[in-house]
Amino acid sequence: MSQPVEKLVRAACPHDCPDTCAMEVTVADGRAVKIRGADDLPFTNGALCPKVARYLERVYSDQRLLHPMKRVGRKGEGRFERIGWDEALDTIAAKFGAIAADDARGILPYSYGGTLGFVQGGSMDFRLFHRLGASLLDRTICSSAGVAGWKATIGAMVGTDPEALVDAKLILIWGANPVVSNLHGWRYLQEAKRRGAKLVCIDPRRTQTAEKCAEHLAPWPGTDGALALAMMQVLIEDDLIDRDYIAAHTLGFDGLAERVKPCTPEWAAPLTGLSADAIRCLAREYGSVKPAAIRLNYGLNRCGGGGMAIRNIACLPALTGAWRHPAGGAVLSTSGNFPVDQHALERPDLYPHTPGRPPRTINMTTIGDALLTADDPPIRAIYVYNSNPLAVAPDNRTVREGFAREDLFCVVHELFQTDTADYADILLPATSQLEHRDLHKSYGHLYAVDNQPAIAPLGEAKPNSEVFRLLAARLGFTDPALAESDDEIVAAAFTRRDNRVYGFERSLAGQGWARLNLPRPFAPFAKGDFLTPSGKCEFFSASLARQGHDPLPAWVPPHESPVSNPALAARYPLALISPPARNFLNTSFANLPRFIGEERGPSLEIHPADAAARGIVEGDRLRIFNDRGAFHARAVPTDRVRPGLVVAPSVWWRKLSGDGENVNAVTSKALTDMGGGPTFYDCLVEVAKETHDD
Ligand SMILES: Nc1nc2c(c(=O)[nH]1)N[C@H]1C(S)=C(S)[C@@H](COP(=O)(O)OP(=O)(O)OC[C@H]3O[C@@H](n4cnc5c(=O)[nH]c(N)nc54)[C@H](O)[C@@H]3O)O[C@H]1N2
Ligand SMILES: Nc1nc2c(c(=O)[nH]1)N[C@H]1C(S)=C(S)[C@@H](COP(=O)(O)OP(=O)(O)OC[C@H]3O[C@@H](n4cnc5c(=O)[nH]c(N)nc54)[C@H](O)[C@@H]3O)O[C@H]1N2
Ligand SMILES: [Mo]
Repeated sequence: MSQPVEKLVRAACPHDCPDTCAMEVTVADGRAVKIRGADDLPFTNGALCPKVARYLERVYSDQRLLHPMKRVGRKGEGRFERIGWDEALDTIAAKFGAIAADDARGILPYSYGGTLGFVQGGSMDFRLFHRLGASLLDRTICSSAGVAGWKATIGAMVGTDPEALVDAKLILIWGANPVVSNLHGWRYLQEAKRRGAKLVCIDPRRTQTAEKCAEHLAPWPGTDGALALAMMQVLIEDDLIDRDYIAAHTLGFDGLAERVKPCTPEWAAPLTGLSADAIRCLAREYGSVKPAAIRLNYGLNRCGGGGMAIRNIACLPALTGAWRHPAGGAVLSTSGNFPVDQHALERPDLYPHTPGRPPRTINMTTIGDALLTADDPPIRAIYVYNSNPLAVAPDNRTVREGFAREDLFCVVHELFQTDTADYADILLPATSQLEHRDLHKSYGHLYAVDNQPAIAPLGEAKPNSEVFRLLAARLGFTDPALAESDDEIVAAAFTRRDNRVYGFERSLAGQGWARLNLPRPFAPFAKGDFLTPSGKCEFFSASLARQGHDPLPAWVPPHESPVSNPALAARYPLALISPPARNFLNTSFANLPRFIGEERGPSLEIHPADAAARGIVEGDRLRIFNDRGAFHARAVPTDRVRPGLVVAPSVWWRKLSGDGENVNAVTSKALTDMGGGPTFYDCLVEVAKETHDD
């Protein structure tokens, strides 16, 4: 017998995570037999997270969709019959063609973070829907509030190099849980700790990250903006600020100083639930220890004031001059360092400009409302890929009603039969990352990572890009941009003339990854050069003023809290947050037996005092409810949460949750102050022990 022929293929983890790992896939006789983190990319460092280390279970899961299907049952029932690709594509093209003949804005693409690759999530899809003249989608569901607040202050999604954090002496881990959602970034924070840094975690819940920090501050959800204002008040009053840096590189200091004068720690204490002493100590420590860094993540941008909270925090390192040191400053995302050629990838110029029909944009967060109420024109067709809105969008009763519309033509392109797939008229099988070509930037480090196909598509699965090319041809579009190959898309992704990608292509082709050609050490704002219109860190933002926002840092309270809405809090006294479960990635992996087993069913952390007051003990089945809806979970009494806070690790598939509901039955569709983002963690509920089946 001959030995199987083995080959090693370089790949990239496609998931929506800051770490964007480089992977090595071992393929024997056409089958992927092993997957591991690449040793040579420093950030990946030879290791994968517990989910992606088991990626082959996802690729070869017996739940994979392997051929196109059409609906035979009612919407949402999930009954389908196998059809061929020709029938599937002809049906879609005929529908889209008919709608476009009338008004193409009746067609809506819907996608988010299934893969973050340029090829499968940010090119051919945009080109086709642009060419059609379809409605545009505002992709708000994760980070748009934080991005808006950060950009208004700093100018672009650029900050401290996460690898440089090893040399910081104080690190505030703020609204982030790196042990769970940025595992490779956590390694650098631990290294800083070994070298003597103090780690402080600011999170309403005592997470696995908080446990490993020297200090944990637990503010109420949605109150970080007040905490940051009070820190600024102390820094200015105690003269812990860098006056030279402020004079040279910031805009609007006098207005800021005036604004924060009344925002003392005593003012912030009742809002945040922290003691004035703790706030004052934190500010003094932040102002004295150098270099001091802030590792933000998007956990704190999911509340009513999420944009302003990020903006207030982004002001801190300019006040103290912490940006002077490569290990100082702050980082929310590194994605703005990559010179992505958005125009070449997405080709907005293909959009046909028809008089009287301006492009229309739909906010993905409120997709239910859009499906139910948009007119001029109504949404007649939706094409979902890289996303699972029936499970991940807030207030999902309306989302379900919208997708249940009999007159809505719904296409879902998926690897699995998700909650959303159950509503499809045509359900298409998608390839996994091992079966297609792609290229990735990162939002948590400075490396681009290449992905070569390792194995042939399973069954009749096709990559997103391929399906959009086939549809373009069927719709009669002859633009060369709609026929480009995946390799051509990869070649167009970065602006070649930009010297940040100098030597890039050779490196990508050779080792499968490349670091941006940025100086080492990289201290982006040591000498100012902010990416704002003024080139300064904008304490005062004229662009925010023009959009009708407060131009200065301000306190924007959550929509739902005892302070903002006492009447609501009287009926629903518990604040609920639903951050990622360790073994899931949003709803990805949440259908695979291993990971469901690890998480042991939907659970709710509740303080023992709140549990006792409701007669709840460990393991009880709980009903969690408010005016929007209800879901069920197992009681986990724990002092990881303070009295008044409950935590539902997420995001579970609705149909795998026992009662057909998940946490988004109770979350709100109210939007953030900036960026039109969701407010998942701004949600009041009540909890009751389930007495019998209801
Ligand atoms: N294992 C795993 N990793 C993931 C994901 C996943 O689902 N699972 N999701 C990926 C995605 S899409 C994203 S966007 C990121 C998300 O990762 P992060 O941006 O880190 O966001 P979360 O984990 O939602 O929240 C981080 C922490 O913020 C806390 N938090 C909640 N509300 C507040 C608040 O108001 N103030 C403060 N200070 N803290 C608050 C939560 O308790 C949580 O511990 O992670 C990515 N990585
Ligand atoms: N309550 C609550 N809700 C939340 C959050 C929360 O913390 N709490 N987090 C929010 C956040 S941060 C985010 S980013 C969103 C995430 O929401 P989504 O971006 O919708 O993320 P997933 O649930 O992982 O769904 C992605 C889907 O894409 C599919 N997919 C993967 N690769 C491909 C591909 O190549 N082609 C196609 N066609 N499909 C593919 C996967 O199988 C998966 O079903 O959820 C949000 N919802
Ligand atoms: Mo996200």
